[in-house]
Amino acid sequence: MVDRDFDAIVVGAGFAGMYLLYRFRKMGLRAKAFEMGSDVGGTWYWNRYPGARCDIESMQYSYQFDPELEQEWEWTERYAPQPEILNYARHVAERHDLRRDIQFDTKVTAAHFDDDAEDWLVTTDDGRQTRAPFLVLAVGCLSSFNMPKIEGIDDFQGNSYHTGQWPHEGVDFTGQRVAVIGTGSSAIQSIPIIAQQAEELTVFQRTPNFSIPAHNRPQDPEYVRHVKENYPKIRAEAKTILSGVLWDYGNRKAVETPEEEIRRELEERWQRGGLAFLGGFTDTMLDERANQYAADFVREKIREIVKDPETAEKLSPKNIIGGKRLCVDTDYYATFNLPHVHLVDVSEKPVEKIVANGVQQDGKVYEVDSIVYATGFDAMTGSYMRIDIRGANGLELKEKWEAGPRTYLGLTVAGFPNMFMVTGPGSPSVLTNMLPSIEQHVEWITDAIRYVREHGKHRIEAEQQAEDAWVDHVNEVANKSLRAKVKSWYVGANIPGKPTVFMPYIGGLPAYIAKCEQVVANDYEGFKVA
Ligand code: N01
Repeated sequence: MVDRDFDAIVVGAGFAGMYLLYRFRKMGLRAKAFEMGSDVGGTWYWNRYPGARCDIESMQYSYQFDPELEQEWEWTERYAPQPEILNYARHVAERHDLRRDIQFDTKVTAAHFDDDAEDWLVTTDDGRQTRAPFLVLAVGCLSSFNMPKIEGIDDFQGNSYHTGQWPHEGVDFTGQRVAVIGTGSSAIQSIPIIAQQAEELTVFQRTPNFSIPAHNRPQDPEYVRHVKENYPKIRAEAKTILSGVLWDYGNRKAVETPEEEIRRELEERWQRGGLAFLGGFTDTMLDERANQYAADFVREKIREIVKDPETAEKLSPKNIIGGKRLCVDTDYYATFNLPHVHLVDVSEKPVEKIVANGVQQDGKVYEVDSIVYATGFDAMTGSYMRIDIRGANGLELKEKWEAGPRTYLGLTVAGFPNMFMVTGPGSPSVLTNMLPSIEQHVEWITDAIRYVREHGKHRIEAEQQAEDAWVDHVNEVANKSLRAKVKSWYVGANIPGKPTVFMPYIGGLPAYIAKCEQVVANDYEGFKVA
């Protein structure tokens, strides 16, 4: 049976899907969302591992489309914990009665453009099909969790967990011997908490990561009052900043600053905590010499915090700071001072296999009761690739993106009419505060659909030439940044066989918003509207 009652189909009911539903309803359009989870929240629905919290400060990591909500909602901590963010998503769903347009526990398996009907036919795993003229993929950038291909994973007799698929009822590791594989943001947040419970914790580290203390704390009521009184101004100002996050950014180059001043600046930022650590100088991500000041500073801190010099050395990253996504922690490095916490360096001798009673590396079996895979995601493209997406003339997205994702503005793909992506590859997305970036995309997409309909048209599609030019631009700006030189999930390096392409747009939010606005001002420049 094919359901044809809709103007638009939305895939995903995280923050992007929810706002899409809100906007479509305001426009008088009938939209339906399919969501794999049993509730709203997207990444905050799945990532329930111990210690999960957002490392963008909560006063800025929130929707801005609803000023009353902005005033009403109370964030309790500087960095909101996952349960609070999930509650916020649920609250928004209730406040705007969004759940009635969402079909939960449903996976979209295929989305095919029908050349004759000029609409999208979407197939779901409940065996049903739904048609609508417009399709919006709000599938998230870090939603397709990555289980490493280690021999014997299924042979393990204990409990296995992935940080991105954490059990809803939580896990109590009290009295257990636990292995954590991976040392990215998810591991760095969860390891100190797991260590508090576990009898013994062994961390298998392939690449050490730079992490800055969060200095998380309860919200200061004065600060909250100040932000709430000035929200429109603060939000507008944040959009003029590359990352979309309002911090105090330095305007000096490190390479032109005396060393003692660099140290003072870095120390001050270390004491304040958080991602703004990298914002002190304009050249940190552009000049290796400047980057080294910040990297050396953190390595020194690691040596100060971690008592055993050998462990401190293992925990010290050798690469560029900020090349991999910077982490923010509470007591991560200090956790390795605890006598029951062990670090195993697997950079040269990888985990060989998982056996019935533990993890085998370098011929030795580390016996454990539970294994936590904190091994990340097939980022940016993974969630698209797991759906069989076919555009005009049967063109497969998998085939089109074989050598890496190609998009126009990270919003659309040539050959895929009436299909949009929220924070797709080629947009600033993961390099920015996701909430404002999501809102900007959702507004652009829904405005584009309104434009098509109001002009008596029914089809909008990126031109090949516009897409090619955008991809060239995305690559050109990426190559100026040190980030493109590091093996990270930004370039797909964490997934064996994935093409190496810097996927997000690194030109910053202001330049990106200006480009999107220019496209609209020029009557959807780079698009065929028919
Ligand atoms: O995943 P990751 P994550 N054997 O890919 C290792 C966001 N996030 O879930 O670096 C051994 O960063 C892998 O090693 P290597 C944030 O954007 C945000 O932690 O590939 N190890 C790495 O250490 C973040 O960047 C928040 O050599 C293996 C780890 O697993 C992104 O999500 C919180 C391995 C994966 O790290 C992803 O973070 C959490 C193997 N076979 C996440 N395979 C906040 O807002 C992989 N690894 C705070």
